[in-house]
Amino acid sequence: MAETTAPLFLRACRGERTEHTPVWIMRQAGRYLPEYRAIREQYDFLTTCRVPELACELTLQPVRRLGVDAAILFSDILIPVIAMGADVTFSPGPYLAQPIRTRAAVEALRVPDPTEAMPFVLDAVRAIRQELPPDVPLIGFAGAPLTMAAYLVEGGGSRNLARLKELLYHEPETADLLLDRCASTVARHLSEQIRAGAQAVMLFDTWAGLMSPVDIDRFVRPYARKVFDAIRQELGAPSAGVPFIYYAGDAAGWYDRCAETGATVIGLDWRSDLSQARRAIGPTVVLQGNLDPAVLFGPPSVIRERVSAVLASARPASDEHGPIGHVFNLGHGILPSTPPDHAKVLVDAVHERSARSC
Ligand code: 1CP
Repeated sequence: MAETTAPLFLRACRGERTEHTPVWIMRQAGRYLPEYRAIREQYDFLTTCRVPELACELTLQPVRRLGVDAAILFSDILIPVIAMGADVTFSPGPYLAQPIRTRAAVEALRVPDPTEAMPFVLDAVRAIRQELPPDVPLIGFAGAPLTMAAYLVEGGGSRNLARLKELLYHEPETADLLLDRCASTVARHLSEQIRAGAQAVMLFDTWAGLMSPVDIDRFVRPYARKVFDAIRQELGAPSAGVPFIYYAGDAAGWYDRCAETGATVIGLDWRSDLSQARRAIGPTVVLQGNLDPAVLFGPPSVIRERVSAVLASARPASDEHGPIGHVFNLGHGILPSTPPDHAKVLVDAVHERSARSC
């Protein structure tokens, strides 16, 4: 497909100037939507991930209701963790009855072949591509190695990653083996998602912001980089036009290191200004974000005002006719009690307020 006729989201991710800024919403399929809750009344969460028709329907729900510029596969970052051999339940967050904390437990984890261990994800990707309008690309995703390791070692969410850090500092070789297996698993998983039809891929490093800069350099950045390098090596030229999005929570202290993962788009949370991030990261990568998800609890007038502020912070000061290098998103997932109408106000406001001549 010629670059100029590619969907708007993909053109913006490649750094081209587009007729308006594309917008999608992290966790756009979820509990804030009544149509999502209706399906979850009939099926448990893992079933919705494992039945391609259900994953397809849930992926499409926010596209229909909101008119977002990209869809994200309905799945979870714990699906590959289960395929590695861990026993995970959801209520609603993930829980491992037997966390992975010893060398023997790490050695027992597999690096699964996704076509055998997670074929339902690839079937869902193919089904979604059939159903999506051609101008709405599908984003595939996975958890970044550090964030996967956090769930494996902590056994669930954690406020301080104490157990994971204990392993990193006491047994760095075991930690390296664990992070390496996570990186290989995720690289294979994302490569197969791209082969099945995903047009962009995103690595969620939700917990990386709890690490110090020294440990970002030692345990976070090299393994995220390894994932992107391995996908490029596995797929070769066909991966060239595929945006690689890296999202890190609380990354204000290490923006420059985010860029060193080899990502072409960097997703940021709301704790800092996009212009500040741009100065640290440089002009070549595209930024994604970063409205505070709680702004959607405000009235429509405030939502529109704050949308304008994020758009203004993303605009390059120097060249008003140049590329914008911005994909609009929230700074983290949409919150379950968000009024769905307010999500629609957000999407419409981004489209209206970023409209420009090309
Ligand atoms: O539209 C979408 O984005 C839906 C697909 C999706 C994605 C991209 C889901 C479905 N989960 C995720 C990513 C994900 N999962 C992340 C990274 C993004 C982030 O930081 O929010 C993380 C950390 C998880 C782990 C997870 N799974 C949590 C998070 C919090 C915790 O307690 O550690 C939760 C609540 C889940 C379950 C889950 N995953 C997805 C949904 C819709 C749900 C809720 C299930 C339900 O109650 O109905």
